[in-house]
Amino acid sequence: MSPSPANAWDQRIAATALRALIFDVDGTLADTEQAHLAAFNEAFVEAGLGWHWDVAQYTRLLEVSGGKERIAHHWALENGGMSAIDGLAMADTIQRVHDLKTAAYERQVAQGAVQMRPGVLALIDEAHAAGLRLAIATTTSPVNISALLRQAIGPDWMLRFEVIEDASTAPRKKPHPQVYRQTLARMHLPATACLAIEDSANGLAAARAAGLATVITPNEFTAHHDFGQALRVLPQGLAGVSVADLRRWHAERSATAA
Ligand code: XBP
Ligand code: MG
Repeated sequence: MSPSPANAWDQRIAATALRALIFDVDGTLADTEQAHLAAFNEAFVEAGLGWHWDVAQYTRLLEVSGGKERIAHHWALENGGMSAIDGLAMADTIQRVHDLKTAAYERQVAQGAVQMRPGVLALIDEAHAAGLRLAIATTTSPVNISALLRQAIGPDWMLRFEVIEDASTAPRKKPHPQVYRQTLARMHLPATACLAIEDSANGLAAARAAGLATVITPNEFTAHHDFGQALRVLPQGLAGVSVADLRRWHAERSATAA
């Protein structure tokens, strides 16, 4: 027997009411890319590679998600796609350089080089208090997430996030939707009951491909990206944005999607 109109409506409301926020990390929770850039350059010196990325070059390289993928992409550009060493040796070298980079990034975060973006911590606290479920869907590594959030929130930072999907669990990097699909699956939630918060075109594409309405907070490295598919673009970031705002924008989207 089909559900009564009232039950069907209740089910529809339940399926579309905002129940969770899924946060990207780099460029969204914090302005991390300057520190990532400095860490890459430090690793290149340590590895004797003789490379140095400036801000303009790094802004272009950020179109490739994932630090190892970015090094491989640059390597290919440097060598016209050719490589003097075989694939295995290349993969080993990239892994070694990326490990040096991750250690350098961790040091920088520990020295206070990375700040959370304005409004992020307040929104996380308000959303948590309002009973919204929180998750992280990022391209970066567990080490980098922990270094950042341990510094910004404290040793119990993980209690704020029900699900964390990252490079160790989702090797297919954004714009592939794997990291968002796995987050939704582990939360047992439909995409319609969630909002993604991102900073880049790759992130937006990944979230949209997973069916997620997405709020964009651009930054100095991504302001020129195409955010045409976003629910909202917030040039000022999340400063002053409340849970009520997010609920309203999400409901507007649900109403138009009906
Ligand atoms: C953005 C990325 C990451 C970082 C560097 O991640 O593409 O690769 O630039 O971190 P997010 P790694 O999805 O959080 O925006 O070197 O650890 O990859
Ligand atoms: Mg990002």
